Amino acid sequence: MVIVHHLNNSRSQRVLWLLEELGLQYEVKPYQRDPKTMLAPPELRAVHPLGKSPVITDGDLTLAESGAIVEYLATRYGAGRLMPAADAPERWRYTYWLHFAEGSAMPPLLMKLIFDRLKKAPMPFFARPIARRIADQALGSFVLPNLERNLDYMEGELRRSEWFAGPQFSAADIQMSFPLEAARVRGGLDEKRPKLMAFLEKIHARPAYKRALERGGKYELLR
Ligand SMILES: N[C@@H](CCC(=O)N[C@@H](CS)C(=O)NCC(=O)O)C(=O)O
Repeated sequence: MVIVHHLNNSRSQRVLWLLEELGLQYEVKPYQRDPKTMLAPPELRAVHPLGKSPVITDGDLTLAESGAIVEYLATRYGAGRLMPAADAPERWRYTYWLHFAEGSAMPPLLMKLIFDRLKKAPMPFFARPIARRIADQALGSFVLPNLERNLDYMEGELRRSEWFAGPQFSAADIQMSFPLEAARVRGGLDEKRPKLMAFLEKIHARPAYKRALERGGKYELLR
């Protein structure tokens, strides 16, 4: 049986969702973030040396990295569902979005989170203007332009086809859900990008998405 080492309010929510879409039996082992640092508890390092979530175990296999997990589960248990066939023209688009989510969409969203927090972090009063200046400089020169460019690009791609890999819903859409949900709460995604907003609405209405929320518990992305 697949065991999902699930950290609250985290990327592992999409692994639960994928398992629900596949209709597989699975076990959820819950872990709670430290409420101050938001880091994962040290017990997760006993499962995988990096101590991040998601991690799954399936028999002798321990696998981390959500993209690898999504690829593994869809390939091993999908029986052709949720991914285009190996010779279909959509197959490389599928692979592209599977990697894009963590490789290109998440980095500026993570930087935004860190620089926004840096501005509010407790520090001696004389350091605050310097910290703010550094954060604003990084946000203005690099982070925000990259966020905007990514959002414009993704919006344009969803004008080409209903889902990221083409006309069919796929595991790449599940992988893309997390950066888009994060962009909605902290990355400037709003009604100005109607295709991306519609994407979020459609995925949130899926019965498997709702069932995964019931299994995973409260899901609120960090801002
Ligand atoms: N690229 C990795 C990122 C893993 C990751 O950073 N997970 C976060 C949860 S969203 C985490 O475990 N954070 C807690 C920590 O770093 O201690 C993946 O997609 O699995």
